[in-house]
Amino acid sequence: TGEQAYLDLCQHILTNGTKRDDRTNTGTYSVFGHQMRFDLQEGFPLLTTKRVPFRLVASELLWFIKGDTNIRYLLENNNNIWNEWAFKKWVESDEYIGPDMTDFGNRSQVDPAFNEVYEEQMEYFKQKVLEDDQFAEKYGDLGSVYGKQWRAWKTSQNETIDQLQEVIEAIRTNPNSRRHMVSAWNPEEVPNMALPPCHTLFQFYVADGKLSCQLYQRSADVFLGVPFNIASYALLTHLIAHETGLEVGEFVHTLGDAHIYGNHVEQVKLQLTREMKAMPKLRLNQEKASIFDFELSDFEIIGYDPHPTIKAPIAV
Ligand code: UFP
Repeated sequence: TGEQAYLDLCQHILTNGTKRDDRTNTGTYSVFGHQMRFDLQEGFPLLTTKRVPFRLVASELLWFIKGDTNIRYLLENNNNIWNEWAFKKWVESDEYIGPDMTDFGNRSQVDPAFNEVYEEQMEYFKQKVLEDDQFAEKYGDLGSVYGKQWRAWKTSQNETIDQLQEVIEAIRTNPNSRRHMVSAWNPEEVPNMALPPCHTLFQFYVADGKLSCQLYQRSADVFLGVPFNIASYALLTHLIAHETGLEVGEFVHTLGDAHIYGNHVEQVKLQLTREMKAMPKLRLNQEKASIFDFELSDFEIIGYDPHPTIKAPIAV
């Protein structure tokens, strides 16, 4: 269990993964169907064999919880993880008159001269989203991403369903229910999404006064994405347990296509040579009751002393 389960998955894929082509043309080693368990009583599952940026995990999760789908909030919190998706919409629009940005994700990684031009456009784009309300509304919004599906799932009657609020209420009033589900996978909207949700569906379970959560993740970039996803759902479980007066139980992470990109293999091997350290702890501001009132400053990670960051190119 815990970080060892993550390291075992990495080793398992390196040993047994099938070499496979993928959408990004990077190439992966992949296995299908895998499960890891994290006992949240043992500590907070931020990996220690490399640094995982908790601040980015937390601000992204708060963004989902607010039901916000505009990157402006993320930019205000110095979080750049969703920028490329919004930027893409802008440079492909009629309003964009700058230098050609076709295939900017790949080109910026292989062409230093282009990268400089790209960085300049991206900087301009970020400032514009931060300062210009109309521009932000048009190009900062990512549409039907997690925040929308969690908080305002659109029904056929043109109403919205607040899945997150409803699941919290159900955990409180009917803990034994086997229907504590939240789905981000909306088949009607998937064809129009830049990135169909990777973490598609999660379920809560209450036993012995403890709240557990299981996530089904359809597609998992095991080196770059998964450490982030583990921390995010562990934090969500802590928050909902806090609001419903429960202790934390387990986070169960179920993966569909679990892959290591060909250009992450050396990084994974390096990580596997490192000794795990003690798990950190999470402290929540006890004065806040509702998860909808939490802010970044209400979280504190204690005793996190990981091995250094390991850099790797992200597949886009
Ligand atoms: N990915 C993750 N976790 C995430 C996220 C993306 O692992 O939270 F948003 C990875 C999985 C995959 C790629 O490598 O991003 C998505 O590509 P696809 O839609 O082709 O599965």
